[in-house]
Formats: sequence, C-alpha cells, structure tokens
Amino acid sequence: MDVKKYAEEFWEKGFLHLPGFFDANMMDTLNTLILKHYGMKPAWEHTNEFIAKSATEVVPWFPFREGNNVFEVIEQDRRLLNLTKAILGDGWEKLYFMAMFSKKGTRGQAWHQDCPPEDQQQFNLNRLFYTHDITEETGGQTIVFPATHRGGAIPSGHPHEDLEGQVVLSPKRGDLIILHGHLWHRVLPVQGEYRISANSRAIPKDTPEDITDIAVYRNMRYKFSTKEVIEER
Ligand SMILES: O=C(O)CCC(=O)C(=O)O
Ligand SMILES: [Fe+2]
Repeated sequence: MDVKKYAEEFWEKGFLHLPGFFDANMMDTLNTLILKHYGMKPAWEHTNEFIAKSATEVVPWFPFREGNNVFEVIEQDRRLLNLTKAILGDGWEKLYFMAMFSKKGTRGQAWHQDCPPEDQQQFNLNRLFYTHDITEETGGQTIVFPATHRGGAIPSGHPHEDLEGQVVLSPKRGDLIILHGHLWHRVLPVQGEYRISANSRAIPKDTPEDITDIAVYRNMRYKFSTKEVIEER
C-alpha cells in the first residue's frame, strides 16, 4: 500500500474511500456482534431536542468504555496505523471508538462538521469502516463535499439538501472511509433493515481530547457534553 500517495489524496480531497480494506469474514463477525449489542430497536441516546433539530437519527455505542476490546483488531491493523501516521504525522493519537446504528426508516445524519473548523490545525480524523453493504437500495449512503475541509464553517441552510458538488459514497462490507472532521458530510435516510457504521477516531499531536464535543450543523452548533445548542444559525 502506497501510504504516501493515499495521504496526498486525502489532503487534497479531505477524504479517502478504500474498498475491501478489511476482511469480509471479520466484518460479518463484527456485524453480528454490533447487532447483538443494539437489538433492532435500540433506545435513543441523544435528547429529543438534538434529534429534532439536527435531523440526525443515530445511536452511538462506545464498546471500549464498557471494557469490550473486540475492536482492537481494527485499531491494531498495521496498514491502518501506517496510513494514519502518513496522514496525521508523528505523535498522532487514538481518540475513541464509536459504533453507530440507525433504524430502518430513520433520517440518517444531516450535513455537519464533527468539530469547529476555525482552527485548521485542530481536527479529528474519522476512520470509518462498514460491516455490511450500503447501497442505493438500503439507503444510508455517506455524502461528502470534496475539499471543504479547507473551507471554514458549512453555510447555514437546510440540514439535508443536495448540494452541487457533493459526492455520494456507497461503502460495501469491509470498506474503509477516512474523513477529515472539518469536511462537510452527511448520511442519507435509511431504507434497509438497519444501518451500521463504526469509527475509530484519531487526532494529530497536541489536539484536545474533547475536540468533537462541539459539532457544526447548518442550523446550529451543538455541545454534546452539556446537551446544549450553543449557537443558532
Ligand atoms: O456513518 C457514516 O458514514 C458517517 C458518520 C459520521 O458522520 C461520523 O462518524 O462523523
Ligand atoms: Fe460526522
């Protein structure tokens, strides 16, 4: 794997999509495990205000915080470590691991940036992988707007509208998608039985650990730790 080339591509576009990065059988095992955790109808974790205003319907799960280390197999993957270092440089750190689940018929995730984009040096890196196929039929595709990781805050506007220049990604089982936390991105509504994605977040050296506490949506900035809208947009 030419990690230098991938790192260059990442910095140009703000994202990378690498098909078939992880073993398909391993993905099946992890998919079963994630489904077992959630069941098909997990309770919401977010407040009603957040769900309504953000138009984001996803239930997060932080397995390592419960002493469940099964996803270490992902985080210790040599190729992923090398690629992360090529992108973030020496001294990068793991931030946290989060699985995400969306029920059939839910709205996905609205346009957002994972953290405030004003300081270009301070950002999170999403290392997303997919344990089942996401297709036009299932919905739940990930949409990105290339190169917006350099463009400051996403303009205020409709949470889910199509924007000219957006790119639709339909990750399959085992695909890796790396996304810069300042890149504008969203997830389409889910028509399939469910949608799962998982994200091992990382940060460059000298980035605060609470970097993703505030997310930027087109209609607000939201602070997760205090469950507050800190800015209406
Ligand atoms: O699940 C996805 O494809 C994207 C999720 C997302 O927005 C994130 O992990 O920051
Ligand atoms: Fe995100």
